[in-house]
Amino acid sequence: MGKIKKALITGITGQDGSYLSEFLLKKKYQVYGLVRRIALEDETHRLWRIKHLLNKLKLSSASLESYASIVKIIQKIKPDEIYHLGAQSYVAYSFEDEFSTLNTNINGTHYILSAIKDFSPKTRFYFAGSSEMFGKVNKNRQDEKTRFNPRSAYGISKVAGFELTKNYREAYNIFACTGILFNHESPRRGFEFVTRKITSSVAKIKLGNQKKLFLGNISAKRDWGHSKDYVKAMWLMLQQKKPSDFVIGTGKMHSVKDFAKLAFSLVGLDYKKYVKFNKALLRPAEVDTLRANYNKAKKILKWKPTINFNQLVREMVNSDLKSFK
Ligand code: NAP
Ligand code: F7E
Repeated sequence: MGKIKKALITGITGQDGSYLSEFLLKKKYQVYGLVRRIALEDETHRLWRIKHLLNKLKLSSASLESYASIVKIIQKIKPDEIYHLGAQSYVAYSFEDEFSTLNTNINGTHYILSAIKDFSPKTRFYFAGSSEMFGKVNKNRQDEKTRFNPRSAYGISKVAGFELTKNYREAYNIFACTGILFNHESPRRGFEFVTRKITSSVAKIKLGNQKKLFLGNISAKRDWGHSKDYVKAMWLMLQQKKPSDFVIGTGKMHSVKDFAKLAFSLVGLDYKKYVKFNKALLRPAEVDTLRANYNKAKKILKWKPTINFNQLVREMVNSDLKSFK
């Protein structure tokens, strides 16, 4: 039997962290997670996405804002792979507090890379990049060569993380990759993101517990895939001979309006009767459209999405109906 591989996941309590944990456990990895101290004190609320896995995971508390706390864990575990998913990930919030978004997202990434370089240089590193790095686009589809033009502190923090990852790869020979992932959702998506806001509202409206759904820019278009598909792509990137960056998406684009229309129609309701506009939900700088060209991932990683838009919306609506009943 081969050596048991060790993976460390930051952001293990989040949507992707939970699916990635399941995926790696199935592959017989020993999975370690870095969580905030407060999460260990409030398991019911803060560890809900991984509560079914807790007896299989090894969690340590650390802060992405503290180099010392990260070094200790990396030095001790010397993981084969690190998946750095921990981040302030809500774009709208990054307009309210650019400082914490930039601090957590840029410094957190820098600290981990630096700790790998000095204490565990054989560790392979995955950085959670984002289509928000492309921002305002002037190309129909975005690939690895598309120019970055971020529109938020969040997007800027991810461009900085991308550049740090590239520099540690080039300057220090670290096996470091960025996955430039387009929007991906699931029944475990946070309630503040538009897809989950819609599906949870659809369920509550259907059950008579909510009357209206207030949204901002429903003309915005995104390339929406399923988190379960995307965590596989993260793992594939770290199994290659050479480190590289990859765009991951579905190549299909829908508007927020399309999403709402379908979600309401699945429970027999007409979205026009319930969706209302709230100006306060508009962003100071919007990203209007995003659509992936994932040909490189298809060719090199042999990756492609397996869950389409309709299946995704249906799974989210059904799951919310079940849980709100
Ligand atoms: P998520 O559900 O919001 O999870 C974010 C994770 O980061 C949580 O575990 C959270 O911990 C942790 N975190 C946040 N601030 C932290 C801090 N200051 N210190 C330590 N941990 C902190 O995000 P996700 O959807 O799984 O996304 C995973 C990663 O991919 C993120 O980096 C995100 O920016 C990036 N990304 C996501 C998408 C997408 O569409 N989902 C697309 C592209 C890139 P708590 O539970 O303690 O808050
Ligand atoms: O917004 C519009 C909003 O917050 C999508 C993160 O995972 O994906 C995510 O970022 C669109 C935007 O996701 C509401 O203006 C309209 O155009 O669901 P979202 P996001 O900003 O695309 C990227 C790839 C990431 O990396 C991020 O971490 O929907 N929209 N009305 C609304 N958005 C929200 N949240 N709420 C509304 O009421």
